[in-house]
Amino acid sequence: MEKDINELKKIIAKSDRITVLTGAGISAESGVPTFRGSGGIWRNYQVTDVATPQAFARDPELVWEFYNWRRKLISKVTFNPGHKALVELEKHVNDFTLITQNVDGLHREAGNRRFLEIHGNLWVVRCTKCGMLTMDRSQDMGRLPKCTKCGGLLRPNVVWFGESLNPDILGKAIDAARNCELMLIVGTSAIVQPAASLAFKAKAAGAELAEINIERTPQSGQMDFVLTGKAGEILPMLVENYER
Ligand code: BV8
Ligand code: ZN
Repeated sequence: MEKDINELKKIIAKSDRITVLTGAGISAESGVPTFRGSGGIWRNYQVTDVATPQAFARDPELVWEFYNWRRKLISKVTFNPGHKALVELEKHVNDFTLITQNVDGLHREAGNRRFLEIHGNLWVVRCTKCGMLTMDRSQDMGRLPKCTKCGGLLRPNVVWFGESLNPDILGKAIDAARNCELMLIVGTSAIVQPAASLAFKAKAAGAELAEINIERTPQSGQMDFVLTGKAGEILPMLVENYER
């Protein structure tokens, strides 16, 4: 069932508890390739074949080539009006949580404070031996970066396919889904689990759901609002002239 932007603006204006779930689509207009589009392929590897613990165990240099490629690419881009609109929204809403599947760090860079990076962050590296976490913005971490503390091999601190999400972060995301009046689902193909199930948790708890995407997704039929278009265009319209 689709309603229009003005109707959704009114609901946003009277909602005290809003949760937003974003995916790669919100960073597309910044120039970050999505996983579904051509971005899903890197040097004819499927991302789902490279972003796995098995791939890292088998060929850590290849996996680091992939992440260095993404570091180089993402270090050249910045947040877009879609990210900025969510910073604006956070200022107005008492109980706001931004859940992102993205590891590019652009929500943090745009200025959001209450965010959950459920798949981790590309700019943080973790030692596979001692577990030390380090924020490192290098465009190229080198072929096989080593821990300065113990010499162990470093890995990106992201959640790979087949790996569990951090239970604390996932728990907070589930709470934010269950306790909101409205969930905006922005720029995600709703394929990856358990992220995609958060929309249903919100709906089951009585929230209204609004999908913002350039195309329909497998979840469109469950939405109260389906706004078809670019996140960088629709989100600013939803928050401009915000008034309670
Ligand atoms: C887990 C970090 C299990 C890495 C990511 C079968 C086999 C094996 C596993 C599974 C399986 N079936 C299900 C699974 C589980 C698996 C999964 O869901 N697989 C998928 C592929 C089916 N999930 C996992 O493995 C998760 N872990 O389940 O653990 C477990 C359980 C118990 C005990 C042990 C283990 C972990 C999933 C996390 C994977 N890591 N990222 C990295 O990024 O380097 S996920 C990766 O995909 C990114 O984070 C990305 O964000 C995410 C999802 O993609 P989207 O964000 O939706 O992006 P996508 O490109 O798909 O879509 C973009 C959308 O934007 C499109 O709809 C497009 O139309 C739209 N769009 C484009 N431009 C715009 C736009 N919208 C608006 N405006 C625009 N301008
Ligand atoms: Zn170490």
